Amino acid sequence: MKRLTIGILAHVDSGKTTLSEALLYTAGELRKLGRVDHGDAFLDTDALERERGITIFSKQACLHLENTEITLLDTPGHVDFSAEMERTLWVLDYAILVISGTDGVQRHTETLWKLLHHSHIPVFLFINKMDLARHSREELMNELQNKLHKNCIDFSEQNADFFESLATCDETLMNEVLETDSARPETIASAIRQRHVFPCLFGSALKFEGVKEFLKLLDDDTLPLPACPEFGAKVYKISEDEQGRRMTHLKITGGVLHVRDILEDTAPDGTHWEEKVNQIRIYSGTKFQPADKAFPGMTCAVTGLSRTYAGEGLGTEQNASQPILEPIQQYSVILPPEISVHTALMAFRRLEQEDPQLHVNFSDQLQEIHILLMGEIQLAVLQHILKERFSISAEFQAAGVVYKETIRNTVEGAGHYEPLRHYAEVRLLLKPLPPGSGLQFFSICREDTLDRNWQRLILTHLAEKQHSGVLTGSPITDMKITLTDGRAHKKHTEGGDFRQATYRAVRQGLMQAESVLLEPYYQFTLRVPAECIGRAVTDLQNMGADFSAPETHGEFSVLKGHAPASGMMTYHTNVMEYTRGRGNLSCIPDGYAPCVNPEEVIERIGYQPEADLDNSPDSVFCSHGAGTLVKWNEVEHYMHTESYLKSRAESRAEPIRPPVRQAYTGSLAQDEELMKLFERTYGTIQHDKRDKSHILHTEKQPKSRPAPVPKGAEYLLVDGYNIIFTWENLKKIAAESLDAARAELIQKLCSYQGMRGCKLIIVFDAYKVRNNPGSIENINENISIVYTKEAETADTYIERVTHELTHDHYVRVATSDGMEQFIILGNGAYRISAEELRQEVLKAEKQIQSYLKKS
Ligand SMILES: Nc1nc2c(ncn2[C@@H]2O[C@H](COP(=O)(O)OP(=O)(O)OP(=O)(O)O)[C@@H](O)[C@H]2O)c(=O)[nH]1
Ligand SMILES: [Mg+2]
Repeated sequence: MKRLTIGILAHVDSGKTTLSEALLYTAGELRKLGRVDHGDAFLDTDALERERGITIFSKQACLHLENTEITLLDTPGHVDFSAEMERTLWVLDYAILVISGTDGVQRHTETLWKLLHHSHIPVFLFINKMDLARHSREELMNELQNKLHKNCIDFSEQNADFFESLATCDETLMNEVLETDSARPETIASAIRQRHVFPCLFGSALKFEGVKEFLKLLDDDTLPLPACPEFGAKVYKISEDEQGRRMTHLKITGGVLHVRDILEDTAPDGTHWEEKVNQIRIYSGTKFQPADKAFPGMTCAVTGLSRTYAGEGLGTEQNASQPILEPIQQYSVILPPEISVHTALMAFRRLEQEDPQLHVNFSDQLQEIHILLMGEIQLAVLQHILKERFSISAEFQAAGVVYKETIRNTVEGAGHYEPLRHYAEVRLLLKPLPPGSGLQFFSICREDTLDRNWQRLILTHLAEKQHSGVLTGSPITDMKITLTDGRAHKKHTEGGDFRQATYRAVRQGLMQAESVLLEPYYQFTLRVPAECIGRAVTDLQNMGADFSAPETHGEFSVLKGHAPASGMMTYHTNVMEYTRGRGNLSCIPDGYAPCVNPEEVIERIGYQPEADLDNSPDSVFCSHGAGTLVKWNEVEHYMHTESYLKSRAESRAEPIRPPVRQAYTGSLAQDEELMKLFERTYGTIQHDKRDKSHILHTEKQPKSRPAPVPKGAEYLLVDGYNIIFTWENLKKIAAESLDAARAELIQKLCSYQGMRGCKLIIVFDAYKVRNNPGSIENINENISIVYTKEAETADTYIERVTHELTHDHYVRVATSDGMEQFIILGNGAYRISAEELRQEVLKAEKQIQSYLKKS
């Protein structure tokens, strides 16, 4: 019996809850059928949900099929509750994406698709409301293939055409279809699991059409997940039961969880906790079955834990990474006089454990609570919850959008913390990343100068806090922060010293950088009566919006584009006014981009970076036995370690340029392949005004990047599997035996190394192998074969190593993988494509042949 957790996702009102109901009823789990529209659906159980007819909280139900035990998670579709939806993604084995046959692929559907891609979740598509659909199946299939993925395949009829289209999706399927004109269910299931095929079925959840077939598809074409023997679980939700007992909803990923097991973890404030599991409940709708144990693949609710939070990893599981969809509107809480700020703060802190995206912030100065929200509906729901659960009638006042900051140039930050009997020193390199990258942390510090455990601690300190920028004190983003050096003292370094040094180093770096203020943007569609178009265009221009020429739809004009959220948020009311209620504005969050009026915002916020004592850029040094504060701009003179940038600049004084042929000296825009990749990942650049700033910095970056100094030996790093799957002859061998292909590649590269005389490192991914510590096989002093350890891909390994090697060596990396090329360039190494490597290897083989002939 397979145990799987499957989530249902879609744009609001597509019929997720109705489909869940139909699946449960068809599988025999429900005796009585409820309906969203009658306020008695099995999964829309909350009073607010029934009242509004929408799903607000994710909920679970159990389905027992012939071969599969499914925990179904129904999620909210409204953008205001996307944080709730995004949290469930973390625990899904598969997703069902519901498409409304009447509307087709909507903007939010595309966002969901990107999130599923990002989380590597295999997807089944149910095209619902076909009883009302205006489009034919062919039209809808075309739309899915164009807007989502070309491998969306109609699974309604399994005929010759079907197998032919399957064959184009995956190599194993292709071989099987070529040989047998058909494909085995296992092969299809495996292609679905790998996200090579996305099965689509049509139907109507309300009319029970296509529902039975869909259930069968889920039962037959899914695969169980491998589980680790040790206990691991992911907390995706915190809620309260009817008696107000706190419940931790988790998905077991390894081992077995028993009632009365003791669980432990470290809380965000750094304290350790151990608590006993009181009850394990398997929920289905509002009802639950108590259980003694829970197994991998199962999702259950546990009572007895008071300190867990959504996004926490227990046992062998790591915490979840930062969510992608974020609230952008800030509110201050206005409390009635009888409620003290501290009572309210306790309530908000509890709600924050349930929804960490609330980002509850207490301003000591103003004695005010600030929170972040997605929109008006979430606000109304929060108000209701405060009243019901905490008897607090609060009002909320919009306090503007959430700004962020990034930097435009690479800088080095230095931090030192040495009051009497304390010691820690940290050096960080802060480098800008493309928009939407978030913060990334690495270490290239040598372990003989700073022990690995201290390094790990510094990386934890980098990740544990929302670091504030120096323009407005807003959170920083889109930067790569690398630990380059640090020092500890054998006797005096204590827990907490590195936290001080790290925070100070970040701020000291930011003080030197050219900072950029970012603001949230919306993608909007504005529909107004044709006579109002002049007014609309003027307003949008004033807001700093970027839009295409108006389209005419009958007596209406439609404008589409991007605009700063700050202006758009309140623009709805203006539209209603000047169109006399006939206009319509719809907005979807669209990430962050440089602020249109930074000076104005910076002045309004009036942030004084050096007066922000909680985020000081200064350092503490020991002078005559006492700790003395040293201003950030003088810290460098006192530091005990060498500056990374300075030592690189000095070694650059003796320029030995690498051969021009391989050097990457052009701009990003000149490299067509890279440009395409960049655009695929981060969106089109040229046509988009807002993004100009990042063209500037990405174009500048490779140019101003210091050339590597090839003092030491030349290195060639090869991404093994990447080459195997790009070189035709190896690919053929790999189809028979991967071991044989690997051996062949190693043999070829060894002869090549003999001719070329470089140092050679061949890297193979072995990161999916559980508990694998990784290994390095040294064939001789010049050739190493690396198998990456668990959770480390070949490209992370290559990135780490190139970073270290480029100090002293001329490094080339052979790969055809897009993302990796981008990272490698950033590190100052040179890339060669799989084809270039093949040519070089062929040339070396020819040379060897001619030597052999001569001798
Ligand atoms: N005609 C028709 N109506 C449907 C079908 N499926 C759902 N509906 C209707 O569509 C509306 C929304 O259905 P829900 O199941 O609440 O949609 P949802 O995706 O769960 O919505 P949220 O959870 O709020 O995002 C309801 O009025 C349903 O009765 C269908 O197959 N055909
Ligand atoms: Mg719903």
